[in-house]
Amino acid sequence: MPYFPRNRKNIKEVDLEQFSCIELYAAAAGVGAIRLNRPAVLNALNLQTMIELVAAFELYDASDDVRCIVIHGNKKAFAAGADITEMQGATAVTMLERDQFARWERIKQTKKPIIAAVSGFALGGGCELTMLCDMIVASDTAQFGQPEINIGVMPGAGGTQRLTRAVGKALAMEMVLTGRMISAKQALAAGLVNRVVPVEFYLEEAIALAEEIAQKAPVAVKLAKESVLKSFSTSLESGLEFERKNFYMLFATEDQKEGMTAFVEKRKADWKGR
Ligand code: CO8
Repeated sequence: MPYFPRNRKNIKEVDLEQFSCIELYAAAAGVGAIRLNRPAVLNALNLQTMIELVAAFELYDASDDVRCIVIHGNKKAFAAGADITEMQGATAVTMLERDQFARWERIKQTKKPIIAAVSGFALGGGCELTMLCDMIVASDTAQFGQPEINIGVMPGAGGTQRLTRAVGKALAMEMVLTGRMISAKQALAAGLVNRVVPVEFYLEEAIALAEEIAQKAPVAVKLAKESVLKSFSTSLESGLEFERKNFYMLFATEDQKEGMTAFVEKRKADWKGR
């Protein structure tokens, strides 16, 4: 059943009822799910999918009902990349003018944690989308790759940058230059994913992880995510300072008082989200 959170503030651009490439649904308490839904083309990411995805992330980020987000495809494919048929006739000028891949940057600004639940192919822009997420729960059938080299181009939405940071230079170089895919097991060993589970359970596992996070103090979750991400874009010294200030800032929340009092009183904390 389609799911539209109550709080729609900041959602201006898209008429949510018009979503045609993705589906939104409530997966568990506090967990908003996004299903990529173009199975006939292995969830290839066309422009419309990107517009809808950005709108969905903005919607969930602004909604009080959602505290953690899960994005997934189906058993055969998370997403097999940007839609090649859409790019086939493009020129450098049309690509630059449309600059459609810049849309991904909005996803990066999502403050709530995002978990990619991946089964089957996560290729090209699909692999890059998983790397924009904060965690990746993979099925044992998942395959990750940057095969753009096989169609005469190269990764264009983080595949040379985020993949290299995740798996290291040598493996990233091999994947980007040969287009070869790696298995879920290899992805786990390389640090690209945080869990691998049998395909029957991958979505359930990702949703359970999201539900666990959704039950934590929301402001602390947001600032903790922001602090971990900061480590990718700053020096250790400024990162530590940033972390420390976020830590201090949490002492301005009711949830810090509640969390520590609940610990002392040996009871479960009742988070207010402020
Ligand atoms: N774009 C458009 N259509 C696709 C794509 C795609 N990326 N991938 C698969 N399809 C279509 C196929 O054309 C086919 O359609 P049809 O049934 O009409 O012939 C259908 O999906 C099923 O695919 P296959 O029959 O090929 O399925 P197989 O199981 O035989 O093979 C593969 C699966 C190996 C995944 C194969 O489909 C494949 O190689 N796909 C292309 C993978 C690829 O090159 N991806 C990179 C694309 S470029 C890119 O992502 C640039 C990123 C820049 C930033 C992006 C931000 C979004």
